Amino acid sequence: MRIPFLIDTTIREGQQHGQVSFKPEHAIQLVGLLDAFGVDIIEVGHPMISEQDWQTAMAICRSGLTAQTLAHARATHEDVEAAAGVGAQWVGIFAGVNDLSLQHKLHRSRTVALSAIQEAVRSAKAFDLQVRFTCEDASRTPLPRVIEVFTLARAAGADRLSYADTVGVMTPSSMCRVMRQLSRRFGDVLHAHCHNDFGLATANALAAIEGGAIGVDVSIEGIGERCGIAPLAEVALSLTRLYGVKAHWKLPMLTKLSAALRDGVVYQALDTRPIVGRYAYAHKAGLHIAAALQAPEAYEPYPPELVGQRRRFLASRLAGKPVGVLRRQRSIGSSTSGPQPVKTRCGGRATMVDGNGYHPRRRTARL
Ligand code: HCA
Ligand code: CU
Repeated sequence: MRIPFLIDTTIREGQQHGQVSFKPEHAIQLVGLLDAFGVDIIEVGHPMISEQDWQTAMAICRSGLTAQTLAHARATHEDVEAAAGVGAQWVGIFAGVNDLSLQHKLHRSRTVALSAIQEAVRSAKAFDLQVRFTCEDASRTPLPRVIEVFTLARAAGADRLSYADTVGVMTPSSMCRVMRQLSRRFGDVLHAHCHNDFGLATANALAAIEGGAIGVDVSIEGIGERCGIAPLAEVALSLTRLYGVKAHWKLPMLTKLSAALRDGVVYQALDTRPIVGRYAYAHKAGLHIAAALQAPEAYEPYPPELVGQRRRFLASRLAGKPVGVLRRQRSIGSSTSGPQPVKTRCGGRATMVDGNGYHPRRRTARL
């Protein structure tokens, strides 16, 4: 499989998450890390939203990234001009063409909407911008209409065409099937944007790639409107470990990227989140601890170090005999009153949790 393009939209879609609003310097820090990780395109925001969004987008575009920059825009001349004004290399023009979008978002007829899209793409090309055109709510738009608007946008000069599953209603098989159909016509320029309303964003993004999409949108921890989109960590690691893609991505940075996101915003990250979650590599049941002490791969799909994480052992009522093993290895202590992390021989850390197998967050903070 060729290496898919990763388009990060933490700064644009990500700020549509209920708890997230970036200060400009935080946005610039995150973008620097994403660039070092190796994403291909970074959405720098929607400059027309506010003066702050404009300034942040401009600062990002001037920060000398290796990744290319993309500014988000409605299909209007002003928005396209703003993308050029902040110095982005790409403009991401989006518009929906299903009846719902025409009646309740754009308030215009299909003919008028199509010609606005055509005009916007043409004016972007006149500004020398590369253009990604996104069909918003494509997954609830009859396929012939998606094909119609993609054909029109492409003829007007769009360089990439993105299929947005705006409310996350695709399944992996329907996404793969649609991408196969679309890639017959637009195979070399097709992207997908997958929302997570049914918890299928990662699966759908991967299915889109299987079906022929050359790029997908991601964000750190999948943050975005409502339940967000496909998380960068899940997409990049799945492609690497499950699909055998050999990419340049710096996977050990994934944990750092999540930490950097959480540092600057009041955002409650899920402890159970795959890959970057607090408990992604925690072993608790006795059988698990016993086996993982000898051979961590018994209960781990890959070594946590691959993504910059580390293994944890939780000693509790559930652990049974292995607590003794942990104790012998580095005297974990018998008290259940406080955290006593110890290094274990296989490179993990152990800590006591209380008799109910639960440890107050503050006490495990050192882990
Ligand atoms: C939005 C909608 C969008 C656009 C995606 C894109 C979607 O929040 O404006 O422009 O590529 O999900 O359709 O995020
Ligand atoms: Cu979206």
